[in-house]
Amino acid sequence: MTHAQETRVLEALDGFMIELPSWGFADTGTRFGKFYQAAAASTLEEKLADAGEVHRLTAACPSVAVHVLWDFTAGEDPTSTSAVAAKYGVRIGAINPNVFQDQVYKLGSFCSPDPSARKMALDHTLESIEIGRAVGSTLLSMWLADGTNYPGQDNIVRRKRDLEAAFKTIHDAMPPGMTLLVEYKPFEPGFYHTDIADWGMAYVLARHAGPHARVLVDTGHHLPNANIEHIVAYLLDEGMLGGFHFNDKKYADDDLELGTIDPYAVFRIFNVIAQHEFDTGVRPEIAYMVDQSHNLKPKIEAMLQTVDAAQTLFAKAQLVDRKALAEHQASGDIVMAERCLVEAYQTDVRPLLAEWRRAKGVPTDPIQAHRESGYAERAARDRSAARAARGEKQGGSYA
Ligand code: PSV
Ligand code: MN
Repeated sequence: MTHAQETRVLEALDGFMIELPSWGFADTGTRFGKFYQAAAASTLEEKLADAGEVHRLTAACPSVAVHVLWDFTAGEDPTSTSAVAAKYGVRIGAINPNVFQDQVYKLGSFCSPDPSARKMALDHTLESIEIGRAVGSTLLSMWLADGTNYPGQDNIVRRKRDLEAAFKTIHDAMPPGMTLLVEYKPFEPGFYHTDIADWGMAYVLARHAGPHARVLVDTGHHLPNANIEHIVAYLLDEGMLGGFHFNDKKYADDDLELGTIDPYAVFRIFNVIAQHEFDTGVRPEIAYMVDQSHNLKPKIEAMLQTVDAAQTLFAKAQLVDRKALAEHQASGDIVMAERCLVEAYQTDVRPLLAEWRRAKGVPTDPIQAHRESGYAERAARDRSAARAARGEKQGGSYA
C-alpha cells in the first residue's frame, strides 16, 4: 500500500462516523419470543450509557438515534435527554417517530382510510419534530408500517396522495437545518403491498415533500439479490441519498450485524460512495446509522462487531485504484476492471485500522477491551437490581 493510499484511508475513517440506534441496546426478540439479557438497557439513560461505551471504545459513534415512543416519556422535558447523552459522551441523532404501534394504526398511519389515524400520526410526528428541535437533532427518520395485506383492501392511489400531503406538512414544519429521511421497505407488516415499497417510491415522496427530504436506505429492506449499490449510485447522482440503516440479512429484514452474511456487498456499496467522491471531488453528506436488534448476542459486542465491519469495508473501498479502473472500463477490459475492486477488497486493512484507533486513543481490539473492562458484568448487576426495585421482570443471565 502506498503512503498516499494510507493517508486516504485514515482521512476517510476520520469522516466516517456511525450513529447507533437506542433500540439496539434493549431486549428485543422475534414475534415468537424474547430472550432476556440481564445487561440489556431498559431506560433511555441505560441505552445512552451503552452507546457511550461503544463510542468510548471506537471513537466512531458520537450520536444515538432515538425512537420517540420507546425512549421519551410524554410530558417530560426532552432537553434533559441531551444532558444525559452528553454525560455519556454522545449526542442525540435522528428522531424516529413511531406511527405503527398504536391500535389506531391497524389499517395504516398517514395512509389509513381512518382520518383519526391519519391525524394522530401527523400530530405525533409534529411533536417528534419539536423533540428534535429541543435536542438539536438534524434528522427526522420516517419509517411507516403502512401497507395492505390483501388485493383490493384499499385504494393505493388514495393512500399515496394522503401520504404525499402528510409528508409535505411534516417537511414544512421542520426547523431550518433538519432533513426528512424517507425509509422504504418492500414487505412487513404489509404482505400484499407496502406504501413505500422501494427507493423509487421513497424518492418520489421525498421530492414531493420538498428540498429538505432525502431517501434512507436500510440495507435489510430489499428483496433477495437486489443490487443495493446500484440504488445507492443512482440516489447519490440525483443528490437524494440521505443515509443508511446498516444491518445484514440472509433472508429478509433479519437485523444481523453488518457484513456477517455478505461483506462484499457492503464493500460494493462503499465503493460507489468512494467513486462518487472521486468523480465529483465532494464528500457526500450521508447519515450512516445502524439499525439492528440483537436477540442472542450481547448487544454492545454486536454493535462493536458492526462498527468494526463498517470501518474495515469502508477502508477497503478507499483502496480501489480509480484511475486504473476508469482506463479498464473505457477499454472494455472487464477482467482487469473487476480486479481493481477485488484487489482492494482483499487487502488486509486491519493494521491501518489499528493505526487509526491508536491515533484516536482507543483500543485496537474494542471487543476484547470491552470484555476486560467489566462493563457488562456491572451493567448486569446494577440493571437487574434496578429492574427488581421497579418491580419489573428480570432477564436471564448475561452470556
Ligand atoms: C423497520 O423495519 C425499521 O427498519 C425502521 O427503521 C424502524 O424505525 C426500525 O426498523 C426499528 O423498528
Ligand atoms: Mn430501518
